[in-house]
Amino acid sequence: MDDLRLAWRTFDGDDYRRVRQLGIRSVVTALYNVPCDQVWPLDSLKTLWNSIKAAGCRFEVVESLPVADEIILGGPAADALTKIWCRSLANIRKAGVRVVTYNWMLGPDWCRTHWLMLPDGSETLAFDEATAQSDAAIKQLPGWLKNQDDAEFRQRLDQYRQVGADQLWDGLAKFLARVVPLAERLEVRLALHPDDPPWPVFGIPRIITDAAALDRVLGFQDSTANGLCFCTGSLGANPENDLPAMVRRFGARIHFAHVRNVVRTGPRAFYESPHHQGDLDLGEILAAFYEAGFCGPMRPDHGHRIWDEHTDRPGYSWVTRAIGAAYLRGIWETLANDASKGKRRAA
Ligand code: DNO
Repeated sequence: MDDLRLAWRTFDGDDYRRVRQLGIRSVVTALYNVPCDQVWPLDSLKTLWNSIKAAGCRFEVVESLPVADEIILGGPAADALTKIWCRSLANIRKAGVRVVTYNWMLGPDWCRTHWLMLPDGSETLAFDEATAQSDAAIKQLPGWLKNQDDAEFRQRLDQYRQVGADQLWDGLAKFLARVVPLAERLEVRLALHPDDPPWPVFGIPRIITDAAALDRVLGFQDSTANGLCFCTGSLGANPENDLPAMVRRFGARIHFAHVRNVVRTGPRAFYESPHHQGDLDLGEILAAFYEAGFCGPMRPDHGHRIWDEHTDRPGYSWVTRAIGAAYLRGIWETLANDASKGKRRAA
């Protein structure tokens, strides 16, 4: 049976034995506390690797190596900060990791506007445009923005609202011209995560939102090293995105997959639903991955909150992500079984 390389994201303090106990060996993690103007220390990466290895797992993917806003904007500090990013990339490779995720979201990374209680009493992350447009709501946002509601952050948001999408594209083209040749030499695969959600938030432009955008990114540097992290939940929030078609089209350049489901509740509004239930047909999407010969790491992305599980990181519940992992594994095994039956019949 063809193996699915299931992966699991961890955060500082997580117990890697719990990952191994799920039957998962590929760990996705990062040095979460190194600021963008500092190089990721090789010894810290090696220590991290060793603690993952001690549990019988491997450090398979870095998610993420953050790109400073100044690089995204192509500003005066971009050059020096890109050098630092490259030195971190080299250390990551020296430590033995070959897939590196990053994103091109200016200002806040992914974000949601509120927690939503589902009829069964479980809770999930949700986004709606109207809430995102009210500045007052920012301080209540779950997730990454929670601790960033200060005057400096607000001022940055104001500046970023003046930025045009073209500037972000120019910054990305320059960045890839610098980092892709290095990634090739290092034999590292870069995996750009799409914008989440895939439309402007707080008036800040978002560009990595659809098939045309992914095509443009890959065209900047026609190299395997210049690849994608295909996130079904991010791209799938926009009903215009045909995910199976995108997987078929970009398959060879997808180096990492995040799989989750969403229910779209209106224009630019959705909530994160259980993996097995939502507007996305994960069976069809995984079939596209399977047919494309995908053999990279794939992780169950966000889960909702059941059984009152306490999670420090919104979206990263262990219970529902574990259910998601089992679901993905089941679909994949069915695809592999069907394929081998088909082959036997043809023989
Ligand atoms: C959300 C994640 C993102 C992702 C980065 C990748 O849970 O998928 O935060 O790690 O955007 O750079």
